[in-house]
Order: sequence, then C-alpha cells, then structure tokens
Amino acid sequence: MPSIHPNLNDFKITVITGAGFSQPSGIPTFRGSDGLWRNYSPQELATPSAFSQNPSLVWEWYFWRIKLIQEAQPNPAHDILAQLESQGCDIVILTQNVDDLHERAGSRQVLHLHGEIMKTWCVGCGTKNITPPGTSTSLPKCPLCDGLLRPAVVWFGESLDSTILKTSFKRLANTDLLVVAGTSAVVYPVADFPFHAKRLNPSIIILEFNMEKTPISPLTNKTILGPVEETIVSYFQHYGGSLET
Ligand code: BJW
Ligand code: ZN
Repeated sequence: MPSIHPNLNDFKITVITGAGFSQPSGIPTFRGSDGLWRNYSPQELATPSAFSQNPSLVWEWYFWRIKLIQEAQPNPAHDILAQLESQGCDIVILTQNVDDLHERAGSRQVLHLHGEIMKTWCVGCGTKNITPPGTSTSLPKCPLCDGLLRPAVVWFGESLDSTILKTSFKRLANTDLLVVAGTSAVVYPVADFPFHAKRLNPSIIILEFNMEKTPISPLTNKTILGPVEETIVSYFQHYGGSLET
C-alpha cells in the first residue's frame, strides 16, 4: 500500500463505522434488501424481552453470526484505517459493529458502542466476560452461578456503556475530521453523534461514505457514494493535503 500523506498526521480523525463497513467482509447489514431484518424482526432478536422469552432462538441467531464473523476477514476499508494508525495518525474508531474486524486489521483505538459479540455477561450474577460464547448450540451457562450468559451487545431499549459514551463525546469534541462510514444513521444515540460534533465544533469536516444518502448527508461536507472498501481507500490513498477533496 502507498504511504499516507504526511499532512494527515496533523489532524485528529474520528471514524464512526456501521454494518456497511463489514459488509464487504461478508457480514450482512441490518437494514435494506439484503439486511438481517429482512428475515428477522429486531423485536424478536435484539431486545432484552426477546432474550428472556426465547433465549435459545436469540442464541441460535448469535451463534450463526459468530461463526460468520470468525470465518470473515477484514476488508480493505478496515485495513486502510489500521494503516493510518500504524503510520502515526491520531485516529479513533467509534464502531457500532459487534465484530472484531477493526482489531484484526490492526486498529488499536476502537470503541465498541453496541458491544462485542465475542464477549458475554451473566444474567444471574452480572459477571462480565467470564467465558466466550463459543459456537455450540446449547445455551451458555455461567461457571460461577450457573445463570444464563448473554451476548455482551447492546439491544434496543438498553443503555450504551457510560464510560464508552463519555470517551466518545470527549473525542467528538476534539476532532478535526469526522468520517461516517457504512451506517444508515438511524439508530440513536450514535445517529446524533455527527450533529453533536458539528454543534460543538462548527468548523469540523464531516465526510460520509455510503452506498446511499442517509439522514446525516445534509450535514456533511461531502457524501461519497459507493462501496466503502473502494471509496475510503481511494480517499486516503489519493489524499492530497485538503480534507475535503
Ligand atoms: C455500505 C456498504 C458498502 C452497505 N459500502 N456502505 C431517540 C430517538 C428515537 C429513538 C430512540 C432515541 N433514543 C433511543 C431510541 C431507541 C433506539 C433507536 O435508536 N431506535 C431507532 C431505530 C428509532 N435506541 C436504543 O434503544 C439504544 N439505546 C438507548 O438509546 O438507550 C437509552 C434509551 C433507552 C430507551 C429509550 C430511550 C433512550 C440502543 C441501540 C442498540 C442497537 N442495537 C443493534 C443490535 C446490536 C447487537 C447486534 O449486533 O446483534 O445495533 S440494532 C442494529 O442497528 C445494530 C447496529 O449497530 C445498529 C445500526 O445499524 P447500522 O450499522 O447503521 O447498519 P444498517 O444495516 O442500518 O445500515 C448499513 C448501511 O451501510 C446502509 O446505509 C447501507 O447503505 C450501507 N452499506 N454496504 C458502503 N459496501
Ligand atoms: Zn453468574
């Protein structure tokens, strides 16, 4: 890969990623004609009440996704962000994705706003990340209290981790370039992050990478339409010194 433009090291870059970022790695998105919600309803699978009513069904869905993620590889969009960080750029990723593809690509400054699918916590005693979920079809149980383990992800109606939120807001307040990539930008509170960042710093540059326009498009300096695995790579590889180019 060509090395990045030295000027990029002068900027604080924050990248908000969504399911479209992992889509080129073969991980399905949620919304849209090929999305997961096409076959499953979010209320059946991604809420605390769905889990308490039918933990086996919810775990079955997560086991299937865990296997897909384990077999997937980071794509060029993950790679370019990791490359920027390894070449000295101050870049923080705020991801809504529960997969570990940013980390596997080599990014270190990654905050998982909607949790991590490879981790669990116990519904009985609250202990976090005692055992990984595995990919078995039996319900995972807590080795400490025999309670039911659940995926350490954030479901609808649940609060995001307060420390991660606090760190994200601090970073948004201290960002020169905000990149929003592969998210439909309809799920709160993350959907409000670009608006929040713009309110805090009206001179922030906001770039969006998506296949289509989203509710944040009117706010951005530029929305670059197309597959992120091509567009974001091209943007950073051909970056010539001006953030808006
Ligand atoms: C490509 C591409 C390619 C494809 N290249 N692009 C304020 C107002 C209204 C509602 C609320 C509100 N505050 C809270 C709510 C309720 C709710 C909410 O936002 N609902 C909306 C749907 C209306 N939010 C919550 O409940 C949140 N909790 C919360 O706010 O707590 C406080 C509170 C509680 C109760 C009441 C009030 C306040 C929690 C949200 C948790 C979301 N969880 C999920 C599941 C995570 C676990 C799991 O993975 O199993 O997170 S839902 C799902 O959506 C997942 C995603 O992270 C999230 C966002 O989806 P994302 O990433 O944007 O994916 P898609 O599929 O939507 O879009 C993909 C995009 O990629 C598309 O645009 C494509 O075009 C693009 N794309 N291929 C470029 N190759
Ligand atoms: Zn327990």
